[in-house]
Amino acid sequence: MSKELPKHEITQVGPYPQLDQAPLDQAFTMHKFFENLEPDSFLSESGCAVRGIATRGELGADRKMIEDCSNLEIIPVYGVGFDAVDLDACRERKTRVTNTPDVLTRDVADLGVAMSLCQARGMIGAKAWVLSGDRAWKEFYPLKRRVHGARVGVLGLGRIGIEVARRLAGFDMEIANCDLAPKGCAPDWTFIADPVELAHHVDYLIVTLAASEKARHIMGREVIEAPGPAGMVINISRASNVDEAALLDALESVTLCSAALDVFEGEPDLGPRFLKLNNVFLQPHHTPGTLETRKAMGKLVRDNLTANFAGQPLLTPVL
Ligand code: 8YV
Repeated sequence: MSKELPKHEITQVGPYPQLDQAPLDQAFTMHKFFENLEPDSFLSESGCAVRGIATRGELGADRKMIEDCSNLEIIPVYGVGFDAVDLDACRERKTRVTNTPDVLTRDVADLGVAMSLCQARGMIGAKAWVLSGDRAWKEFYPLKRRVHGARVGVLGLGRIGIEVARRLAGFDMEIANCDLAPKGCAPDWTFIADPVELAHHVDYLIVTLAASEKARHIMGREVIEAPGPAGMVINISRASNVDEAALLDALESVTLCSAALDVFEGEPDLGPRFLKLNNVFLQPHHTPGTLETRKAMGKLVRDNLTANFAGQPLLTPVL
């Protein structure tokens, strides 16, 4: 009878949907860091057996976690963004990093567009209006601004930004874009190098830029207020791209009409100022949250782990 090989040990930073968790549990010994009440002692006890840290885009892995795992080889990120992984610590220790690009691009764009339309046309309030009974038929629901023909600025013209812009162009919106450097891939869309100027030029501003030190608070007070009292900000990237205090000020004073956010500072904890606002539409950081895409993301995480342990090239390397 053939003897089963011991499974590789992986620390798991946060939960996955069951369809991704089950095959991971089958192939590897998963140490659920997030279920542990004493994370520090947990890592110092299990650290030296751990060869991989499986994490998510927004959770990442910090220097301490990386250094506590003395035999760490790889950090597969379930997500396209790897800004929360300490890449310097990984470089120093020759730890490899992978992510899950491409498979999620179009789902993220779909939801970003859906959030924009939903908030623009007041669909959440309209449901409450219908549920309120008689009133719905005695008065008109408050009128909203048109989507088609409006001007939209896409801040960040990477893979996701391009898909967002393509979809919004299909809604007959006028597209302008801005990025840290001009992208040669958008001949039909107006490039505006300065985010403040872009924001003055548009009614809707949708943020799709990858997070980085350079992009931190690129949506500062001036950019946030520029679309004006009929304007909207949509963020499907990372909270760090937006100065959240300035955004909340603008929403409270209605110097900006509304916002739709999939990401916010300190998530999943929600700052108390959000609770008093009825002009912000919140989502739980789930733009790639479809069965098909989560399955493809989970497969990439497993395939990268397997390739690493088999000494084969990684499928989607970051480092
Ligand atoms: C993912 C993300 O849902 O892809 C990313 O970078 O942040 C998210 O959209 C997340 O990584 C899974 O938790």
